[in-house]
Amino acid sequence: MARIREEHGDEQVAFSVTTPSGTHISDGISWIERFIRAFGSPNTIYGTEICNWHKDIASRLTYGTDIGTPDFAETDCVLLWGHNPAATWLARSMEVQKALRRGAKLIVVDPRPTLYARRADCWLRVRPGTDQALALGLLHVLLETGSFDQAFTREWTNAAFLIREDTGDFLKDSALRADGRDDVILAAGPAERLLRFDTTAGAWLDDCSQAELVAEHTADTTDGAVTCKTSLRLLTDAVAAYPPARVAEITGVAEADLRAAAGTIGAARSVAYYAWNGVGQGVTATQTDRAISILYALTGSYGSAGGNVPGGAASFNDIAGHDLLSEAQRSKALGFNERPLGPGNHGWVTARDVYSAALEHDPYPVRMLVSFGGNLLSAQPDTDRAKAAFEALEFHVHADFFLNASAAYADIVLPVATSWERDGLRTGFDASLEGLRRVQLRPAVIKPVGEARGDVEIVLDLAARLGLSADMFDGNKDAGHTHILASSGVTLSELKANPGGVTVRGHAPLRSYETKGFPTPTKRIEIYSQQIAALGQPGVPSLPQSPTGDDHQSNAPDDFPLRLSCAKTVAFCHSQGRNLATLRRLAPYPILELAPELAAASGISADDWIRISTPVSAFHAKAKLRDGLAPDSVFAQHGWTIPFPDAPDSAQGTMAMNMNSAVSTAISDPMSGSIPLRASWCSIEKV
Ligand SMILES: Nc1nc2c(c(=O)[nH]1)N[C@H]1C(S)=C(S)[C@@H](COP(=O)(O)OP(=O)(O)OC[C@H]3O[C@@H](n4cnc5c(=O)[nH]c(N)nc54)[C@H](O)[C@@H]3O)O[C@H]1N2
Ligand SMILES: Nc1nc2c(c(=O)[nH]1)N[C@H]1C(S)=C(S)[C@@H](COP(=O)(O)OP(=O)(O)OC[C@H]3O[C@@H](n4cnc5c(=O)[nH]c(N)nc54)[C@H](O)[C@@H]3O)O[C@H]1N2
Ligand SMILES: [Mo]
Repeated sequence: MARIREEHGDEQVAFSVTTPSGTHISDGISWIERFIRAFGSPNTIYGTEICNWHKDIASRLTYGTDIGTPDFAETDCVLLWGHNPAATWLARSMEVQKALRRGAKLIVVDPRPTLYARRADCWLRVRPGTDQALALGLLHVLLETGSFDQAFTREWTNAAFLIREDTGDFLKDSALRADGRDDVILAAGPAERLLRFDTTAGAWLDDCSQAELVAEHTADTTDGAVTCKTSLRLLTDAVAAYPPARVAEITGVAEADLRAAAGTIGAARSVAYYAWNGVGQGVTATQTDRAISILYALTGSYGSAGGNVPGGAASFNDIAGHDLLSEAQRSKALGFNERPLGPGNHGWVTARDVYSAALEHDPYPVRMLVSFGGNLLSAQPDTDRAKAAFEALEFHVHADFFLNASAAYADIVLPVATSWERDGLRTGFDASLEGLRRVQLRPAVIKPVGEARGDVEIVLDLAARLGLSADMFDGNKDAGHTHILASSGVTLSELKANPGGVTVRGHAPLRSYETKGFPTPTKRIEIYSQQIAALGQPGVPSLPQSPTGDDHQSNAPDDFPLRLSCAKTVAFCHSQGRNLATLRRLAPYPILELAPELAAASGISADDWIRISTPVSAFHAKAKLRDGLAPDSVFAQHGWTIPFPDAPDSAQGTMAMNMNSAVSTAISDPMSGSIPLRASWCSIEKV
């Protein structure tokens, strides 16, 4: 590391981390990220663009904050969109149960008949990859019927702000007169009157209850007459192309179901929602997230009791070291130029960009990879390029509990202590608002076995050898923990004395926007995003039309008539756990879920081995017939990178079951870099 840094630059050492959402690393990752940023590398493969980016960061393009913690405990209506907590988040699932026991309505948007889909008041069985059209269709109905929170929308979103047709920017006071203010945006009022909004103060200067939401105005600017439309007018125009009948054709969701769901959302006093992998793993993911966030904003529930509440219960310092990475280094993140509002801005890069840098030195060489867990050959497509890239690296380190398929390529494997063998600090558990108040310094259960060490110990020692300890609390873990807790009102000694954790006083702040506005450029929830428009992308969500079907709204290519998506299984986290006999009894083989009609039409019976082919490659799974699935889509599982000696076509070796080896990354989300893990075209045949 020191040599490459010295001779070639910090960025030529890339890092990789496993996901904090599905592994023990969740209470160590901030230390690792701090170390990487102190080292100076802007290139960490995080997988965020296919995991949490959209709900956590892309949502900031709309709310200025993340999706927030859904207050299921108090809500009137639970909306689960491409998220299946019954399999993937049991603590969160219990919150949903509480809501249902209280009589809350349930809407589920999922192509599979999940536990909650079957119990839902409205199950919208969306075709994989068509969620944005569905969201635009729901918006169409809400706007048409006026059943949204109009007072909230007037006051707290930029719905009434005027956008200039000539520039795509907001109409500013300064455009109307030479001494006008540049930080005052004008909104449409009654009888062509303009209302002023002060973006510096985050406050209306005129009575916003007068604001016209859907309006057009010809502004008399110092450059002449300019046509302007309000944000909500632009949105209304965009969703005009998505009446329920057309949405039904695209998404497979019947008109009546769409209207029923819109009616339930419109009538609910509060709505709390969560959208996750079903939305984030696609080539239109950012705009899909925008459409869902805007839909949610119109309910008026964001930030309120029974809604999604951003922020934590107490104030904890972030030690992930975002401030340690210089602007110059940050701008070298692979893919940052192509996606300036994307993960590169935080030093998170895609695996495929690192492979290109390692193999073709494009845009510069990556010579070394240091991985803290993760299994890139399972988590990501481009598996052949991954192997070639691993072989092209000058040096490759992998720190893990197990020698997984990717670790087998490393020059050195560092054995890592599991969470049972080390302590860990967790500040807030985000399954519920109540959980956010829980803080725990979890002690180790046993001493590390063998040569294993915790990830934090590993990075602190690496930092010492590289002369970076000054940025790492002088190598003192307690000092780091003390810093995290400094302004929280909880002390380290209190936590040490209470290994089961303590509950902090307080509550995630409700309606915090009333004092602070929203932390967006306009200080309001952004229905129109000028930031996005400035990149040449639609400022209000609208679907790109692709004649090739790459957007998955259009027709399938002839040889690959089915949609291939996937879902997680409760038995395993990603590629982990396949070595545990107790878990393998629950799920011995990779499965492909398909409708009985489709199986019959394809000559496939339950438990047959099937070959699933895409334009890129093929993989195998056993048929699992599932009533309630549409016959045009099939659902695989990722994470199977272990050998299957008894499987057909085992000449493909350990990869023969890996669905990601068959997913193309040729097309990706232009903002985040997400890829179509939930919507590839495929064909199936019995082996
Ligand atoms: N048991 C277990 N738990 C886990 C994990 C694990 O691997 N195993 N991983 C953890 C991690 S890292 C994460 S990110 C979370 C993810 O948690 P979830 O988001 O709940 O994960 P998934 O089950 O992959 O996807 C959710 C749902 O999306 C649906 N879906 C598929 N295609 C589409 C589509 O096109 N549109 C819509 N609307 N839905 C679609 C699937 O049918 C599935 O029910 O889970 C975490 N928890
Ligand atoms: N087709 C398809 N592909 C997907 C997904 C999907 O739904 N469908 N989901 C995507 C998502 S949401 C994610 S998050 C990624 C997950 O992708 P990865 O993060 O690569 O997850 P795993 O395959 O579980 O690999 C985890 C590895 O980290 C090790 N590990 C666990 N805990 C620790 C720890 O504390 N420290 C260290 N050093 N190592 C540890 C484990 O032993 C294991 O070897 O996969 C993505 N890929
Ligand atoms: Mo994830």
